Amino acid sequence: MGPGPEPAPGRPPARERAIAGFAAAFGGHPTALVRSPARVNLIGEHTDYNDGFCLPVAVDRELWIALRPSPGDADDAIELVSEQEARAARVTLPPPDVPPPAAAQRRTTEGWAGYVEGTAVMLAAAHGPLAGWQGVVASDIPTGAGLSSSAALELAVAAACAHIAGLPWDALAMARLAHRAENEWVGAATGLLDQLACVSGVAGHALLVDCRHGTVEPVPLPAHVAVVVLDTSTRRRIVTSAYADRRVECARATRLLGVPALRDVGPSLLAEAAGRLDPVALARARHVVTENQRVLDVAAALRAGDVATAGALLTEGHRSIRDDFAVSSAELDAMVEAALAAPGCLGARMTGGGFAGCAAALVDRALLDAFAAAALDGYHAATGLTGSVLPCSAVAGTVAEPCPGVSSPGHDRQEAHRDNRP
Ligand code: GAF
Repeated sequence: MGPGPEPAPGRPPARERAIAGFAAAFGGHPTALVRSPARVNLIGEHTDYNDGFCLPVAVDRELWIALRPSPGDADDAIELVSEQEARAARVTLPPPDVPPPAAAQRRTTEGWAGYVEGTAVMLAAAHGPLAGWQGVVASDIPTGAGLSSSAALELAVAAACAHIAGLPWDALAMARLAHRAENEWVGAATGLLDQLACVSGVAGHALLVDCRHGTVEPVPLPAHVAVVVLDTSTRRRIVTSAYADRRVECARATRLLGVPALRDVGPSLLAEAAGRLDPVALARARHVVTENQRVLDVAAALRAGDVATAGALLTEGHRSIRDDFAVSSAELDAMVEAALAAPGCLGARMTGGGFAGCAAALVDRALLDAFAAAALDGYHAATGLTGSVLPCSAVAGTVAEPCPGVSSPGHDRQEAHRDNRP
């Protein structure tokens, strides 16, 4: 989902492509730039919609929008051109109303433009009229790889709208609006993890997210350890129904256990009540219950600088999501095993929704080159496929800024809310 391309060697970064694309599409210069990062979920998978804990990292694979306010004689609209899509996203302002309960009956756009329209719809419903803008989006976030290209786009559009209209920026509120756009407008019933991770990033830190309370605590990543994304080069096909199935199975376990959410179940309650659950519900619940504890334990281990324990917990998390939650794939399993056999690997697991895409590993920085070569060789030997290794840095979350050397009316309005700016 989303507009992101596969990165090509020697290609200028997305920021430069967005600026150049703006001149080509609209002429002249953008007045503002928005940067929105991908996220790698270190641990805490399929816990978000169970009110649980996650530990994502916002990383330096980024989506950029170059934009400026609509010219005075243009229709009042948001017009966003993507380097990857034949058709621009165009949202006439005011956008349609938020539909009655959770169905995209009022959607006027198709395909990727739904993310743009949905975000505008939710923002306008919460903050009142928006101002028109035109922009170009370019992205270095691989799509369908489990790195949240869709959430990066939603938050980027929210930041662009907020910048142009001079709206205050509250990270949690914006994550919730973007999440509503994805659920109620695009129709993907995902949890809050991706939006919260993209918008809340802190350089050099993972993010301990409590999905029940919407809180985010930065957890320092030890400098000698790298977060490495391992792309299997497989992409998910139709997985929306499998994701929905997992939600239904978790909801069934929750109901049979008689708790508000699986977050409220500890290992002893699960052991006592196991007889009340069918085998599938029990396995799904066991993953969520143990995963919540792993998140807290990895955060504590990282804070203590105990990277060996943190890594071992990641690997344990992979076994749990593979065996109990059943959302891995042969390729993800092969990549994890290849990573674990490579020098410098402290732990590895699949990351994101599952079924295809990427694994993530914690790796001793001093051994990164040897790790990358061995992991890719091992993966190729096991699958015949060519994967790729992307060492990542933890970066700040989504942000809009004036383009260097230019100011805009929206920027002047935004200055009034400077304290609330991300
Ligand atoms: C996808 C969803 F969008 C998230 O909400 C989360 O459930 C994740 O899968 C699994 O942890 O990325």
